[in-house]
Amino acid sequence: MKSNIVLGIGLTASKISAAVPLPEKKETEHHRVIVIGTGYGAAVAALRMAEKGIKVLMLEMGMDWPASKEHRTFSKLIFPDKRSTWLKSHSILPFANVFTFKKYTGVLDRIDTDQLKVYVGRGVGGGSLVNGGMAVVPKRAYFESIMPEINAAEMYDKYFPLANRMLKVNSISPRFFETTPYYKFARTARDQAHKAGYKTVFVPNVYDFDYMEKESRKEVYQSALNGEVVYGNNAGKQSLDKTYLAAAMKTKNVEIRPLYSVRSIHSTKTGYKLEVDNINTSGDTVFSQDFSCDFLFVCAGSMGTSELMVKAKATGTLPALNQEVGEGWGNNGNVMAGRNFIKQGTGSKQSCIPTMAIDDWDNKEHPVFAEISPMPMKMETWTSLYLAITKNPNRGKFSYNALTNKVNLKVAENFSTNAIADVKQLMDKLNNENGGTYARLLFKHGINGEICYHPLGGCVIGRATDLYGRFKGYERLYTCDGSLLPGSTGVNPFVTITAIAERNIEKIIAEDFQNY
Ligand code: FAE
Repeated sequence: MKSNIVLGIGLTASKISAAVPLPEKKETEHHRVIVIGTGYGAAVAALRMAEKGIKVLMLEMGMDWPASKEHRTFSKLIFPDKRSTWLKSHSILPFANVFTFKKYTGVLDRIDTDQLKVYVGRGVGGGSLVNGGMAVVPKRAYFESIMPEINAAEMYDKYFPLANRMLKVNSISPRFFETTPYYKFARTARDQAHKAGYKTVFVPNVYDFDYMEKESRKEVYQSALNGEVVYGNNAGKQSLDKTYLAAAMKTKNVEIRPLYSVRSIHSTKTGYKLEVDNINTSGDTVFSQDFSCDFLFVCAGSMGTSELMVKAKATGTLPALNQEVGEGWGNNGNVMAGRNFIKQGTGSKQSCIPTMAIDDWDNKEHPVFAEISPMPMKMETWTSLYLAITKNPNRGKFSYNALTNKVNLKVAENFSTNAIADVKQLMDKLNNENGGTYARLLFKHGINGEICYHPLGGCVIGRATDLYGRFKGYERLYTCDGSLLPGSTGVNPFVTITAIAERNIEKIIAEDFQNY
C-alpha cells in the first residue's frame, strides 16, 4: 500500500564496519500516539483513533508491499525468490525447502525455539499478507470458556459481525466448490471424512470468491489459483492493506513507517520512549532514532509484543509490568498432518485458499477442528494435508536471557504430545475407513506438532492487562493484538483478534483520550 515512507537505503554491514563505526543517530521525534506493528490489532486501533481525529504513527519492521497492476509484488509458492522470506538464505516452509536466495526483508518469517517453529508475517499488514485468509468466528461456548470475563453477547451481537464486515469476509458458492477442478482436493477430503463418520463445514475467507471464479474462467490474473498464498498474494486477497489500513490511510491521520524495527520500550516522566532502528532490505541498521509518545500501543503480534514487553520488564525499562507478562502463551493447539495414497486423487490443480474443515470439536476425548489444506504442487500428489486445531491446554513462557540480550519462548518437551494423539486418532480413522497412509515424506511420522501458525498469548487479557488491553502498572500503555488471547481460540484466530481489538479500542478512546 502507498504510505508516507522514509526508506533506509543502501549501506551494507561491511561498509558500515569499514567506514562508519556506528549507524547515524537521528534526533528524537515526539508523537501523541505510536502503534508498533501493522497487523490486525494494530490496524484496528489505528483506524478507530484516526477516525476520531487522533494522529497516529505506525512503526513496522517489515517492508511495504504495494499492489501493482503487473501483479509482481510477491513471489510464487513454487520457485520462491528472496521476497518470500525474512532475512534467511533459504526457504522456510514446513516442507520442501530446496530454495536458496540472498537474505532480504521478505514477507514470511519463522522463529525457531527449542521445540517449535513459529511462523509470522512481516510487512505492512502483518500476518494478513501471508495467512490463508480463513475467517472463523469461534464457537460461542468455547469462547465463553476461555474468556469468561468478556461479555459474549456483546461480542457475538456487535464485534464479531463488525470484524467480519470490515475484513470483507465472504464464502465460496457451493456451486463453484462442487464443480471446479481447483477444489477437488477439498471434495475428496470431505467425502473421506464423511465416510469415516465426521462432519465437515464450509469455512469463510477474506479472499474475494467472485474474483476467484473469474480466475477460474481466465478472465483475470490468476492468483489463488496459481500458487500465491504464504509468500503473499498478488490479487484477490483482501489483506489489511486493502481493508483496515487503507481506511486508516484515507483519514490522513495515519503515517506508516516500514522498515522501522523497535528495539526497546522505556517509561518516561510523561509517557514512553522507543529505541528504533531503521533497517535496509539486507537487515542492516541504516540509522537509529528515539521516538517519544504519550500513548503507546504495542501490537507487534503475540511473539513480538511478548518479546518487547518481557525485555522491558527484565531490563528495568518498564519495571512496573506484572509477573503475568510473558506468561500464558499457546499455539492454538496447532498440529499438521498429511495422508498419502488418497485413491480418488487430490487434483493437479489446487486453489491456495482453504474453504473447508473437518469439525470434530465436540468430541469429548479428542476435540479437533482440522482445516483441509491445499498442496498446490501443480501435479497430482495423491496427498491430503490438514492443519488441525486442538484444545492443547499446555502453555509456554517467555523469559529474558541477560547474556544474549534475547527473549526466549520455552515450552515443555511434551508440549504437543496429547494434541498429536488427538489428531492421530482422527487420521487413523480416516486411513482405516478410506485407505491411505501417513505422509512420512512431508513430516516425520506424517504428523507434526512443531509447526505453529497461530501464536497466541504472552500478555493475556485480564492478567498482564486489564480487560481492555491496558497494561497493569502503567497508564496509556496498551496491546490490542494476538498476545491478549489466552493461547487458544479453537479456530483460526484473526477474526477473534480483530473483534477483541474493536471492542477494546472503543472503550479506550471513550475513556482514556477525553482528558489527555
Ligand atoms: P501480526 O499480524 O503478526 O502483526 C504484527 C506485526 O508487527 C508484524 O507486521 C511484524 O512485522 C510487526 N513487528 C513485530 N515486532 C516488531 C518490532 N519490534 N518493531 C516493529 N514492528 C514489529 O499480529 N489466521 C487465521 O485466522 N486464518 C488463517 O487462515 C491463518 N493462516 C495463517 C497462515 C500462516 C502461514 C501464518 C503465519 C499465520 C496464519 N494465521 C491465520 C494467523 C494470523 O495471521 C495471525 O493470528 C495474525 O496475523 C496475528 O495478528 P496480530 O495483530 O496479533
